[in-house]
Amino acid sequence: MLDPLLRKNFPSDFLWGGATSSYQIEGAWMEDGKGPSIWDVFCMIPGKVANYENGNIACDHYHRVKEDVSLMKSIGLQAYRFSISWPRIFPSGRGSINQKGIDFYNSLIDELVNNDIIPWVTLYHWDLPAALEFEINGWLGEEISDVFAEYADACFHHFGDRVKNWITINEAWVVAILGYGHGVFAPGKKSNDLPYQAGHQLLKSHARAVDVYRKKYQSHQKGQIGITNNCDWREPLTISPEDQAAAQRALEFFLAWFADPIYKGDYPEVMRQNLGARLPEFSPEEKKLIKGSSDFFGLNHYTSMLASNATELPADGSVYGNGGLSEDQHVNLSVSPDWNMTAMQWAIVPWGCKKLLQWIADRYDNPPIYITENGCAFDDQLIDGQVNDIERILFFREYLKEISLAIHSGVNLKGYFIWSLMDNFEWAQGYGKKFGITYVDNDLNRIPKASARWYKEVITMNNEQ
Ligand code: GBH
Repeated sequence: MLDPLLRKNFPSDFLWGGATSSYQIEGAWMEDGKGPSIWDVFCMIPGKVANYENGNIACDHYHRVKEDVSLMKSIGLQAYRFSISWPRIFPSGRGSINQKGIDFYNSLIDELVNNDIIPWVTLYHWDLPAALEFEINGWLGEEISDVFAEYADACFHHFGDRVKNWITINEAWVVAILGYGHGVFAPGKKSNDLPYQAGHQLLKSHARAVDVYRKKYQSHQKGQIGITNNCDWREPLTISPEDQAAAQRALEFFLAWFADPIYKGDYPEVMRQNLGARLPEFSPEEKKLIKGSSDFFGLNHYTSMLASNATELPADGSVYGNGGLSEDQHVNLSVSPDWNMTAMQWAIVPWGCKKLLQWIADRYDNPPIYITENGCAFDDQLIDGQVNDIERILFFREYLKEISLAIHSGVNLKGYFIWSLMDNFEWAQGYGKKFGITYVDNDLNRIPKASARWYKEVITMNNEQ
């Protein structure tokens, strides 16, 4: 079953991991002093989440730390990426610390370290304390970067003796576009302008947290810190110069929006041209703080689309599809009829991953990259106690093949995290969409799928000396 290409085909120090996030797996939404997050509230609004589902119990990971770490161990994970629930640490977003929240993450981190699994910690994976949404307008408020820096400081202080890999923010694009543009994720705002304002505060907040880490902690804790951005690949629909430029523009509006300020010091020129005053500006001090504020390039990648030049805006003012506010980009997006789809209706295009990695290496001077998420949802069936998820194995096999080719051609890719360790709360889609390599049944039993056994084999084969 194991493809020879995946045998000893990765550098010997390549890091193999699995990922989750707090709201998607923890549950215990009102326990031990935790405050409500914007996702707790969002889920209560009828129509926002499939079947009115929510993360109140989720996978009940909060009460199953030992079981879940031994699951990771049995799969052979070298690293585990999880996120901290901000309202567990600061129930009102700021002010006094909730010791029970600290205790919970201490027990998780200790359990990981005792099992030789390297913790990779994301500070923000979308569960903003609801208090901050009410009081300071969430990611639109000027105060948010101060408050985020304080929260980050508390995390470095309490966990940094054992946590050496930090990710400030997960997918600023999703927060900005889905939370403030399309309004399908919390806090559910629909606007053409707010995404750029939220994106601006997200970048400033990221940079402030990194500044705290570098000034107060990095020299003695000796860890690394960065941000994780998501990007789907954009392939030109035709070889015409117009479509090639459209694909490039789409990538700049998607990934360079957040990566250019960090690697080059400001937003991409094309965004400034197309958006004018709708795109906020950084002060010279802010530019200085943001430039160079990532020790590594965190990338979440799932799918690809075709891009073509859009000459006319749709008469009804609607957007073309994923890709953010496409009308700002003058890009049309589509998928090829030849591409297979996952249960999310995301196209399976392994070579898109390789092209994206190469694009990042070229544009940002070959930075160390970690793929902090890659994965797929399928309609898995539990039959006789087993889940034989062949499609997921094929997905990972093809993506990893392309990833290994990228490494061989010089891309500085240092690690890979599967999304996800286990089936979980898939945001607006609820529990119906399953991304796990572990099946979670109605009684919350964990059942490793065939893909978990396959992944274990990949990890083992590539680490044999
Ligand atoms: C990640 O985001 C999240 O970090 C994670 O929490 C989540 O569970 C996981 O993905 C799975 O959804 O509709 O064809 O135009 C994923 C970011 C952005 C990737 C939008 C796919 C849409 C493709 N996604 N993109 S399409």
